Amino acid sequence: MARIPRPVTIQSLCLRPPWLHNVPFARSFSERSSSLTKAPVTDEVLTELAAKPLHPLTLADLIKHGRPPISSSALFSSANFTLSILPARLAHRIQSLRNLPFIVVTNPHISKIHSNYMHSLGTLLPWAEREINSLEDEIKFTECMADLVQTHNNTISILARGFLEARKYISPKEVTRFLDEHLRARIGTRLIAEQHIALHFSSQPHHELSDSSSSDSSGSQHTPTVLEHHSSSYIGVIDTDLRPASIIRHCESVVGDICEFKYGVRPRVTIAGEPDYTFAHIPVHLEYIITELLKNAFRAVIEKGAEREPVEITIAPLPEAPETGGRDSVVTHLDQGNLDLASMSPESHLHEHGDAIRPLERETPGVTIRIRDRGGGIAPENYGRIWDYSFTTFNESQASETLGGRGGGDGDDALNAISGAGGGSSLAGLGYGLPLGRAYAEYFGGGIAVQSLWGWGTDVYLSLRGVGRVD
Ligand code: ADP
Ligand code: K
Ligand code: MG
Repeated sequence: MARIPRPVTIQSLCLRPPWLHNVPFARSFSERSSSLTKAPVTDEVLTELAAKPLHPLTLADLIKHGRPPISSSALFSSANFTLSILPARLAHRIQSLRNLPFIVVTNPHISKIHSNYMHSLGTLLPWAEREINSLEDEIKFTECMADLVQTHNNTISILARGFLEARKYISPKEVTRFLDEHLRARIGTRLIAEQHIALHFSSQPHHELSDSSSSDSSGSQHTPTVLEHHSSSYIGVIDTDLRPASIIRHCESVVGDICEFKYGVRPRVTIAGEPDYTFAHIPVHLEYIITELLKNAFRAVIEKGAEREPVEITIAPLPEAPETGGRDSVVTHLDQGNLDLASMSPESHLHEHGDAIRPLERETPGVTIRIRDRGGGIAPENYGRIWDYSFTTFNESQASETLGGRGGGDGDDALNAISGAGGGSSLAGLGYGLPLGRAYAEYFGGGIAVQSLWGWGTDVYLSLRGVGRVD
């Protein structure tokens, strides 16, 4: 009897990922055109740079060149400091991308990120053996930093799309492990580059870049708006007089617009505690975190039909007493009785993921912001997965059905969320909000804890440490 050929299954068709059919591997690694001088990134250079230990960044490093008035020599030392640490950081990212399963690296979106890093490292190498000590060089170097920030601006939506397409070839836990390290490193790299750009522009007189393509300093998919013009309280990108209540109101209006546009309702926020509290932090980081937490809260109340119940936010500063100002205070500030705080232990997480900024010796203690919604809480079976990148329960057609809004689209919620990611016009769907929000919070030793009262609502505790005091 003749052997029956094995049936063609979906699995066997999928062995070869679809992108290999239409995107030549070489093209996706092709060089970007750029006016910047570039040097080739050879494997030898990469290995050498990646073997260097990463410079442990301190807040003092970020602040020390930035106290106004900024002299030319402060600007040069900021540039040289930046130059001394970025190439090794980029090389580590490239190595880590190359260590992903090969079939994942060949995805055009993932390989786009790889080629972005190769491009940026290429633009830094010509500076490697030099000392920046003229304004002319400093301007060119700042252009290089602006290009770096610009090049990596859409990383999150590109990676999200890549890992979504490659999900058959890599497990959610592996993706989360990679992204946790990669996106945390990206926060630091952007911060260093943006800090130099910000110092450049706050130095007197202004040294114009020849190219108007300066940075979108958002560090995320969000464009900073009203919050970035109080230059007097700024040291580079750090606002020493940041008022969380102002950020909350701003984010309430942005996320409210999305709700109104998509679902025809606009949930409200009430602010209790100490609305006038200010501390030193990075506005775009706080803006990113609050936006994501409000999206979650607003979505929950809308889907439950409870959008008339305001989202209650309480701003609770940490006590100033010296003995409570240590690293543990952010966690002990909360009543640990019934909270699962394992997910927000800064120490354990920082050790695990390495890249985080060390606090200054003296610092403002910080604040805990509780966001309480009546949106029904989180189902127990989902509770363990909410911190996984790409885990979401969002279903756009269901969400819009609840309210007869205009969601829906082409039916692929994740892809819709990605297309919305650039303009922030989607309420949920990528599944990156909580894990990335936590990465931003932990960068300065804070954290996020989620407590769900299933059937009723959710409390989210966002704890932030002040990032330093200006004396
Ligand atoms: P996304 O919002 O894109 O789904 P997130 O990481 O922000 O991704 O959240 C992951 C999941 O956690 C959500 O899909 C939702 O199921 C759950 N979740 C988060 N915050 C809340 C909340 N306030 N109320 C109810 N569920 C929530
Ligand atoms: K998630
Ligand atoms: Mg979310």
